[in-house]
Amino acid sequence: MATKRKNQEQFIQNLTKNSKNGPGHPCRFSPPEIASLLNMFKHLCGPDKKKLDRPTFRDVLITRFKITDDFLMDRVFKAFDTDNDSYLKAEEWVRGLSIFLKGEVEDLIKYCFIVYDLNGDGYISREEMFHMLKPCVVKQSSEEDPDEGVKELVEIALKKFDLDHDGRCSVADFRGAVHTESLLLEGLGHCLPSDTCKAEFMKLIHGNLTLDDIKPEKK
Ligand SMILES: [Ca+2]
Ligand SMILES: [Ca+2]
Repeated sequence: MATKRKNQEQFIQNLTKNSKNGPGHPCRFSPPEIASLLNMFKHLCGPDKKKLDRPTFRDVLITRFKITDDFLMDRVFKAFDTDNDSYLKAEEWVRGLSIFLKGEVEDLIKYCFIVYDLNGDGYISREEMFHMLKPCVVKQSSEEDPDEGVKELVEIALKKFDLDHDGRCSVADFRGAVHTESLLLEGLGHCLPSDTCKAEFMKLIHGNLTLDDIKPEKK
């Protein structure tokens, strides 16, 4: 038990050390907040497991953060899963939630860009915009080609995002666009929690949790 506690202390120390200004996903939680998040993590993983699987994480996204779109949930999972092993380890859970709950503008810009850059090549292309904006266009009459509406939307989005006019959106373009118009941050899809969800989750972190508090209710 004593070793376990020591391990956790070490883990928290490593996570907070230089982390605020570090590259990638910084950790902006205090040590007690991290301890609480680790508690949650253990409950969510269940006995004998050290990693969080995708279905459990998706349950958390739906019940706690009201992010419900299938495709975007998988993209959020991928953004959290920085080592790309299809599971979330404790560190990925804490760092990801740090962006969700305490992310500063630059953290959020980098995170959303990762969510939207589907093939990870550093640009959001027309095709990628098409894929993400398609669900926004409701099919109307059967005569019209439904893709036409989406294509129009892509061109509108590209006008907003593609500041250097090379036909795709780089991180710099994305950053510039969001700084001009903050609503563009989630302009290609809902992938961040609302302020209400954030406040509720912070209450969970600051309260002392029981398993029932955080296990997403099974239907
Ligand atoms: Ca992982
Ligand atoms: Ca891309």
